[in-house]
Amino acid sequence: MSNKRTILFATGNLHKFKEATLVLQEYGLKVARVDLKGSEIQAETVEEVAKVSAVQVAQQLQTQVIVEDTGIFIEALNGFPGPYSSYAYKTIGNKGILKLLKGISNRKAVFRSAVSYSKPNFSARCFSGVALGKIFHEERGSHGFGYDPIFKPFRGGDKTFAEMTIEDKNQYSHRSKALKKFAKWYCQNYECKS
Ligand code: ITT
Repeated sequence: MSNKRTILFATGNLHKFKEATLVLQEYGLKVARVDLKGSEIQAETVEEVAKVSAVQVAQQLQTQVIVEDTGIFIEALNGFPGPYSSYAYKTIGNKGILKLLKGISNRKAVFRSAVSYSKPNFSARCFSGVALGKIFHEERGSHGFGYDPIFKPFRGGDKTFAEMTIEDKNQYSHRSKALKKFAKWYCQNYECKS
């Protein structure tokens, strides 16, 4: 396996890392994890956050990296928590989100993911993916992480992400869509499959 096919994924989140490993291996790419994400700036879009972070980490480690940032945007809450998804999860959690939506019939929500690639002295390339769905009325399932127990993608039967295996979630998720776009771009520009 050549070095070009091993990409460092800067994330503190082991679930994300597992999901990414499975997606990228389909393209002959190997991923290693580094528990580092640069300074997470507060920005309106996941793309901005991922880009700034990828450039910083690549410069710091002097190697090629990817960084991924996700937010969940709930229509009836005017996009909240969006860029504040991490903070909202730590503070009010899924139960708090369900309380905010109590009695509200519009449950539409979207997960937005941005995967950003950078290497030393290179700006960044960013790839986006979305999963459209709705916020369920209660927490369901024990797989996954974060908002997975309350999010039902429109595609994927009647299951929340937390009721799916990683392989199933990867068929529909925001992150896998962004990662696939990245992998296609990377393989066009660098040596990939043997
Ligand atoms: P990093 O180290 O990669 O930053 P993180 O868990 O902090 O990992 P994000 O900032 O991208 O990841 O995520 C913002 C919040 O959204 C956080 O609370 C996550 O648990 C949650 N989240 C991210 N991706 C998710 C997914 O696929 N399913 C459910 N929740 C997710």
